[in-house]
Amino acid sequence: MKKKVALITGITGQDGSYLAKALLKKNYEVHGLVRRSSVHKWQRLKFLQIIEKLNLVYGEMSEKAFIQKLIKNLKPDVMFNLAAQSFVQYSFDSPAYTNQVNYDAVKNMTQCIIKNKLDTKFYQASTSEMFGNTNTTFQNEKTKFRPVSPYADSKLKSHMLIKNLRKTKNFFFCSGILFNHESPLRGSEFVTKKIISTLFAIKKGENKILELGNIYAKRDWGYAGDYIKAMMLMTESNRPEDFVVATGKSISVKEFIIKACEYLNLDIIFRGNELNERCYLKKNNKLIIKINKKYFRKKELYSLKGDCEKIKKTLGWRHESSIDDLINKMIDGEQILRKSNFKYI
Ligand code: NAP
Ligand code: G4F
Repeated sequence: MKKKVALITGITGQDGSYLAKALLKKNYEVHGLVRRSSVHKWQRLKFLQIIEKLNLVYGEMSEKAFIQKLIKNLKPDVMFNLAAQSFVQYSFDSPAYTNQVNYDAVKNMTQCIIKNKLDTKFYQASTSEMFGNTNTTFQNEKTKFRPVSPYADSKLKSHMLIKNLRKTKNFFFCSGILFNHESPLRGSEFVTKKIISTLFAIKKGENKILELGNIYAKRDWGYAGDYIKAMMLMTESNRPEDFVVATGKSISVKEFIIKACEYLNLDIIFRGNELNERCYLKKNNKLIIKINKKYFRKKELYSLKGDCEKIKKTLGWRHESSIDDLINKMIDGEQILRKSNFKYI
């Protein structure tokens, strides 16, 4: 039987690499877009031992003619648009670039599918960031969007475009509104990875201090492996729809630190408050965490907690890993990554 063809933009990222592995396992022919850089960014694909099984092509998301030609020639059965300028903090300084990658490229890709009447199922990586600071305890598909960052603005524009094109043009365009999901392969600037890798180093006796911004922000953190399954279910379904994907539980950055320290057996104490809040090792009063103004955002999104009843009922998706499982996985993963000499360049 002919293999199904999948195209992943952002294949070198956290989600792209896990998704590529999962699709290969399901016998898809997997193609991926990789942007050129002065050093190779294939660490995740190499670590997952899949690089030889992939069809990788160099290209830039904002290159309209290139990206349209790629889709038109390949005619993928399914396409996952995961490439993005995905770091919220960076988007405050580079809103135009963020918009170019996160919105203009989506316009160009969907235009190509429509113009060439392709049967490609298109998955868009939407985000809980689009909700912004809502006054609802849980956010679901019906919650109003109030984005607070240029990143969220750009993602919301794409989200609405996908919704409108689905209705008016009748193509298989769907979006997953994914809440934060993490893994050992999470990018090093995101808060969970930053916490785990620094605390792990401290546990190993390295002389490090973890510097953070707002440790009272709350997020609904899940395990990336579970969320990849949700993306695949959405595109395997017969009906294109948008779905919230979340765990339904939310904790603060500080609570995440406390849990990680428990797992690592680091006995800690917090002292002081606001910018002077610090964390010490109880045994020797050594400073290990302090607050640094530079990690605060121009506008903060204070709290997120998802209600994913729709995907549970419609597609039977459920998260398997709890927040404790996630922290355990990230710490165990840190050990393995260190042994294999894994480094983000
Ligand atoms: P990630 O690790 O930051 O990966 C982003 C990917 O996009 C990387 O492969 C990156 O390439 C690629 N990329 C960025 N700019 C590009 C450009 N101009 N041209 C070509 N490729 C480009 O992000 P992730 O965590 O896997 O997230 C995947 C998607 O889901 C993103 O769209 C993100 O916004 C969205 N999302 C993520 C979460 C989450 O919690 N992880 C939640 C909701 C939505 P390089 O490797 O070269 O940098
Ligand atoms: O880990 P973060 O940078 O993730 P954020 O901003 O929630 O965005 C991630 O999740 C979104 C889904 O909701 C995705 F769409 C997006 O692409 C990305 O994957 O920050 C989480 C929280 C924030 O409130 C931030 O202010 O942690 C707070 N924080 C406190 N100190 C910090 C730090 N964040 C980072 N990155 N670094 C810190 O030192």
